[in-house]
Amino acid sequence: MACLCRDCAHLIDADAASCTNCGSARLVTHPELLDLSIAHIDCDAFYASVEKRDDPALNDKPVIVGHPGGRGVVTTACYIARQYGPRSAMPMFKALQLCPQAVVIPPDMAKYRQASSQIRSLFLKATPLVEPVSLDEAYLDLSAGARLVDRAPAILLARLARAVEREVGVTVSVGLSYNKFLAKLASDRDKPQGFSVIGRAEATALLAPLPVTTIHGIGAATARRLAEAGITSVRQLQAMPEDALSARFGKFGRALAHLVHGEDRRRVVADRPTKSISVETTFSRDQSAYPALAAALEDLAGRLEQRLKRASLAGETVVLKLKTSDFHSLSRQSRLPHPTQRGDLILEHGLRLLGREADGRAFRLIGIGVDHMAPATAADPPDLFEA
Ligand code: TTP
Ligand code: MG
Repeated sequence: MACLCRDCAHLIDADAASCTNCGSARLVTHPELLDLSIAHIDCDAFYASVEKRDDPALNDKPVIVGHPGGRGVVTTACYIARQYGPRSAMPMFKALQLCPQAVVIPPDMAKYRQASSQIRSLFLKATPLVEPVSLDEAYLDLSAGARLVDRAPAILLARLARAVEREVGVTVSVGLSYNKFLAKLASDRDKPQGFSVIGRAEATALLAPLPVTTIHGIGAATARRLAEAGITSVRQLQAMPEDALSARFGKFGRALAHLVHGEDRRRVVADRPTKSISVETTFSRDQSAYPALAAALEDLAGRLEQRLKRASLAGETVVLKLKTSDFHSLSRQSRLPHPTQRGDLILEHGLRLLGREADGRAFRLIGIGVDHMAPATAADPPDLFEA
C-alpha cells in the first residue's frame, strides 16, 4: 500500500497518521497509487475562486458569478454559496431567493482565460500530454516518466496541485486512474481540493451502484429511456451481455459494454484545436422585432471578430443561436466559401439566417458563432474581382 503526502509530495509509510516528513495530515493512500498515470484536474468553483483570489474581502462570503439582475443565470457559485442551494445555470433570481446574502459578481472572461493559460503552462511542465477540456479542466497523461521514482504520476500531481494554488491562487481537484472516464469520475468525487484515486481492482464494484448518467455518453434523454425500461443503475448495465447492449444502443453498445466495467480506450490527445467560438447576449426584455434582433446581432458580430483575431482563428460556418421566451433553443447554420474572421461577413450570413426565424416569436437570447475552424492565415483570401 502506497501513501503520499499531498503537501510535501513525499511517499511515506502507509500506516502513518500524518506525514513523517512535514507533519501534514493530508495523505492519500491507495494500493494502486503508483501504478496509475491518467489524471483529470478540475478547478474548484473556478470563476468564483479567481474573484476571491483578487478580493480577499470576499474570502468568507458566499459569492455568485453571473450577470446580476433578474434575467441572468449563475455561471458558478463558490462552495460557501452552494451550501444554500445556488448552482451553475440556475436563474439568478432563484439563486438569490435561496441565498439573498450572496455577493454577485459579473463574469470577467479575460481574467479567467488568463488564469486558465497560466494553469495550463504549469500542467505542461509536468507532461506534454495535456488535453484541455474547458478553461478549468484538463486530462493529463503522466505515463512517460512513470517508472522513475521522483516522476511517479501521483507525486507529480501532488506537486502540481500545490503549484497551481501557490502560483495562480486557485484550488483544484485531482482524479487519478488508468483511463479518462475514471479519472474524470475521480476528480468529481472529492471536491473541493480533492485528490481521489480509482484503481483497476475496484472499478467495477465502484461503478455498480451509481446512476447510469455516470457513464460517459449517457445523457439525460438516454437515461429517461432506460428508466422507462426499469434500468437506472450501472449495475443493471453491467449485467447485460454486450450483444444485448448493442441491440439496444447500436454502435455505442460495444463501447458501453466496456465503459460499465471501467474500460475506456480514449487516449489523452494533446492540445485539441478549438472547435468553435461564439458570443451571445440575453436581453433584459424579450425581443421579437427584426430591427432590434438585427442590432443585437451586429454588436455580437463585432465582438466575435475581436475574439477570432485575438485567438488567430477563423471559422467556415456561421452559427446563429436563438432562445425563445419559453426557453426553446434553436441554432441555424450557414457555410461560407472560405474561413473568415470578418465581422461584416459573419453578420451578413447571420442576418440571412435571422430573417427566416424572426417571424414574430419573442426571443430572450441571441448568439452568433463560427465553427469548422481554420488558422488565421487561411482566412479571407483576397478576392480578385473585388479590388
Ligand atoms: P465547472 O468546472 O463545471 O464548475 P466550477 O469550476 O465552477 O465548480 P466545480 O468545483 O464543481 O468544478 O465549470 C468551470 C467554469 O465554467 C465555472 O467556474 C463557470 C463556467 N460555467 C458556466 O459558465 N456555466 C455553467 O453552466 C457551468 C457548469 C460552468
Ligand atoms: Mg471546475
